[in-house]
Amino acid sequence: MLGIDHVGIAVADLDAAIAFYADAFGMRCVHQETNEEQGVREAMLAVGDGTGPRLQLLAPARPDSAIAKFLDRSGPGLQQLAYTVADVEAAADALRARGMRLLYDTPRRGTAGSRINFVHPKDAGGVLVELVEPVSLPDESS
Ligand code: MC0
Repeated sequence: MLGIDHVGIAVADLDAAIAFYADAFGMRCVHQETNEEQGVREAMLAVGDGTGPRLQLLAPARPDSAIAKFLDRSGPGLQQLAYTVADVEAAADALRARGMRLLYDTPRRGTAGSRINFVHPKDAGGVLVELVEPVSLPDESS
């Protein structure tokens, strides 16, 4: 684990949530995309000077998506905690070796072309843990 990449919050309405976080907390939306495979519309918000972990707003893009199911069951709120890793396959293998269930056999596409996998929340203290291998690591992009 290299650090916290982002914290993900499930919301019903992405545009309304972006406006709320801007008005209430002064957060700036720095990236938006739709991830068809995950069934989400997402926005990344910079916190403070934008050098630290981001806040990710996740809205359902279709009714059978993981976010739609989460909203139905739990309502809006914290959905995931994502860690930056250098190598998502190596990190997943290490966690599997410690007995945790990874949701995917091979990494999938995450925000901005990152490679991602998840640890099942029942194996991680009730928290959906995401592993994120960015396209370029923060110290390589400056
Ligand atoms: C479900 N549970 C959670 C949870 N989701 N606990 C904590 N945090 C969550 N987010 C709990 C339920 O309350 C239930 O507990 C138990 O897990 C149900 O487990 P299940 O039946 O195996 O699973 P489902 O059908 O509820 O699905 C949960 C699961 C799913 C995590 C497997 O949401 C999933 O595949 N997530 C990974 C993909 C994802 O989240 N995509 C959206 C973000 P009880 O005690 O009632 O049994 S996309 C994203 O994040 C990308 C764009 C990115 O950042 O790059």
